[in-house]
Amino acid sequence: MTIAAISTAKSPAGIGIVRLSGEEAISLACGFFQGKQSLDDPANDRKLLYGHIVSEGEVVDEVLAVAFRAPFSYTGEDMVEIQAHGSRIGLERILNCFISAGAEPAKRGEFTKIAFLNGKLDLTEAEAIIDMIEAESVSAQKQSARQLTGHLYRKIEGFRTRIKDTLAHLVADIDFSTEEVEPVDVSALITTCEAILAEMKALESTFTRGKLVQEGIATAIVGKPNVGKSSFLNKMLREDKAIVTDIPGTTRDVLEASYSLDGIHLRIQDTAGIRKTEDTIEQIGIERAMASMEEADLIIALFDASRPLEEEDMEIIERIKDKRVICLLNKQDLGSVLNKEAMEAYFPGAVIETSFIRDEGLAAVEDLIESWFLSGTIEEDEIQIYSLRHKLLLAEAVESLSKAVEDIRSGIGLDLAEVYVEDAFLKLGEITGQTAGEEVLDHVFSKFCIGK
Ligand SMILES: Nc1nc2c(ncn2[C@@H]2O[C@H](COP(=O)(O)OP(=O)(O)O)[C@@H](O)[C@H]2O)c(=O)[nH]1
Ligand SMILES: [Mg+2]
Repeated sequence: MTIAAISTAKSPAGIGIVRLSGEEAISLACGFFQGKQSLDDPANDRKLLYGHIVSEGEVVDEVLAVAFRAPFSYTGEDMVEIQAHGSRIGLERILNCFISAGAEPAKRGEFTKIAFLNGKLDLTEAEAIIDMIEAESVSAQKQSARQLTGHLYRKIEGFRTRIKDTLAHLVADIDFSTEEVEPVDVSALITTCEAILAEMKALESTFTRGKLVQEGIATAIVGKPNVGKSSFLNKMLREDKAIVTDIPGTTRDVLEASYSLDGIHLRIQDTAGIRKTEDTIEQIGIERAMASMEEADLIIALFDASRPLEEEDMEIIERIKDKRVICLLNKQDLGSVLNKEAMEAYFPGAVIETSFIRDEGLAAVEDLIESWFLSGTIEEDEIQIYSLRHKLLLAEAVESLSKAVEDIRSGIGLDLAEVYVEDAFLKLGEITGQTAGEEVLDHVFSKFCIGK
């Protein structure tokens, strides 16, 4: 089978690429490509050839075309890439030439799936491709680039090799236990397993941070009406994104914005001020504010420092005091009646006095966010996981291996331990794809776009 797809974005651009992969890729392309040199000629393998795509005597576009002969291509099959002008219509016409000549429209992620099945990359590397395409910050892109170059794969493979070794010892002991064979050194086995376990747990614990890097920090700005929430958003973004007025209840819907702090991505939501209201629209806005607050990784809670706390402020404090909160005592320029130390009781080390009118306190907010989320910046060679799929499998592998250690230690019987060790081995293999079933693969590749 030969598949074809447009691999570039479907919006006007300088160039766009149509890809073909499969046994017929080169012959199909030759049916439409006309140039001085032939794509068919093995001497032109991986050379960019100038020419035209011609269909029924009509020039569709002026293009550059390149053939990659198997196995030296992205998918490992014969491939052709046609670089045409980045017109959606033009690219679709070129694609249709190939489809009408017998190519199958590629499914989501199919090129990469074939590459995976041909052993060009493992599952973590394939997943890194989609993450990299979707990365929204420099650090997210860097993180997926590391995974793309096999860092995680090698780490997991390392665990697998060592676990396999352990397994071999256990199997040998079980199979030959009735014969005169040297028994397994149980304490050495426990030591080995515990060492692997510790490393696996350490990797698992990088997830929280890795996920924040990849997905950004969901940040909710909350507080009573008129305390300066929208002003804060505008100051952070350095643009007038949200409407700021002195009329309480101005912001009604949740307003989303993106902000990059030293390469880490903040997804900020400015929300409606929380208060009791009869206004239906405002009430919906307040419910959304509550939801945003619940889901946030970070809450920026604002209070008007020029007035004493009211019941509504206390309700907000009550709701958020166990979360990760930065508390801003705003409007310091009007004179403060709120006591910073008293607020520290609720939000230790996280109370900052601000005045947006005077541009005061914003740098301190940024510093605090950085110290919380960027502290101990990642070493270049450190491996973090950020995918929930990896984290769950790793957790299962940790659990199985822990049970194995318990069984070995308690002397219950090595055959039971073997089952657990085997399970840990398989779970890790599901991360890299070695032991992943069709269902897992379908799930992973369905997240891709067509043409990738
Ligand atoms: N004096 C003073 N006024 C502020 C400060 N921050 C915001 N305001 C004003 O307070 C009003 C409400 O601000 P806004 O950002 O819309 O508050 P929100 O309802 O919490 O989103 C506006 O008139 C702002 O100009 C500040 O630090 N000092
Ligand atoms: Mg507002």
